[in-house]
Amino acid sequence: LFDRVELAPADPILGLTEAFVADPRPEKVNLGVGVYLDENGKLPLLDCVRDAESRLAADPKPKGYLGIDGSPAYRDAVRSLVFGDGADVLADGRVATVQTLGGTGALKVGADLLRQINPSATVLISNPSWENHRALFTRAGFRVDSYRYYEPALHGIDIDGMLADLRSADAGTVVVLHACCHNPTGYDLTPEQWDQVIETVRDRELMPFLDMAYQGFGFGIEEDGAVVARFIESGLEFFLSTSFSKSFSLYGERVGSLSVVSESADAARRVLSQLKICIRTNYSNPPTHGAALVTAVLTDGALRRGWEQELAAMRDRIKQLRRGLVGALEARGVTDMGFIAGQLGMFSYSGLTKQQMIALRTDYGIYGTDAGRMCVAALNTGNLGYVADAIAAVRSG
Ligand code: PLP
Ligand code: TYF
Repeated sequence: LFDRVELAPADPILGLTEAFVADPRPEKVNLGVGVYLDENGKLPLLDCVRDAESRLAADPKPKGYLGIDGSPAYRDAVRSLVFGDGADVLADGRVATVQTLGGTGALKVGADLLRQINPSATVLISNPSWENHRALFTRAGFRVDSYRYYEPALHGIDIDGMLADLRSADAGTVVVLHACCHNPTGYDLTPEQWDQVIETVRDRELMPFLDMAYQGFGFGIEEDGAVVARFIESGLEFFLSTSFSKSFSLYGERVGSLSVVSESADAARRVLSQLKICIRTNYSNPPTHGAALVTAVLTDGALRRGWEQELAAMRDRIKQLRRGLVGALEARGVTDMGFIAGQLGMFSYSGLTKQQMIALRTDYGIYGTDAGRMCVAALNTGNLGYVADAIAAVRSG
């Protein structure tokens, strides 16, 4: 049987990391994968996480199974964070929330449920989008198409094209929307544009699936979460996946959540029962440790304040690096890349061509995706000048 198994291509982003690791040049820079690195180029362990970990270690607990839908305390903490403490929609029992294996796990559980309740639906993702959106919904059995989003000439969003594509979608079409810090472009909708999207989704009876993997990296925890409040206000039913991979620097712990907002408490109960079957038949129940850390931080006043400060520091530092890169490029005669400073989140669509990105990789050991995406959260004062030198060189060569 196995002699008929084809060799699959490497994941485009994780493949870049493999190539980076194998690169012997000491000056190499990995701007491929979406991971925040500190000023020393190291993955940070947040102080709030370190403290929560010490507290957990000081009072070790037996390692029982969690429920299928995860830790109740974790679910409550996440729901308060993303919907607001005591939000009506929670009090009304209209939200089904499950703990998931990161944001990816949330997307997959949501996709499995959707496939069961609306198997013939098409899924629309932004053009471009996180590549795993397409792969994951395709694997779940859906036809995946895209709506217009990034317009290179604008260095921004083609909102008219996006709305036109949503308007021409069939009722029931699933629309995957990046809640903030769009991956890969760094361009987010304005509040007014969100209202237009919500109106179109309502008119066309589409099913929104908000993916929020970077809450707090745009303008702030509350500011970035405001899009969720907008959807709640609209009264629409929708899916919401969230992740603490980036905002807690907890990548490997796999901590995320899926919430499904329904019209009624009764619908939410039925949805939850089906979500549990999706989970039960995949991995039974989620792991304990990461969720315990997040719960400890979110529910303790001092740890929570510490987290908010550390997240703000990551956000502010990324913005500083963006401005630093723009300044360094200008100093080298590249004066048309100022848009990098206005993009949001970890990524920049740099506008560099595939050829230029390959030149950065082969000639300088600077790794970004062929499409021109660079993770600016992996820059630091030590590598920024080198990266600017290299970009200036490939731009003029
Ligand atoms: N959604 C988007 C848009 C992402 O960029 C990512 C991670 O890069 C995820 C979801 C998944 O995050 P996680 O690592 O929590 O699975
Ligand atoms: O950089 C990105 O866009 C992501 C990063 O299991 C990533 O693809 C890597 C591994 C993973 C989830 C996300």
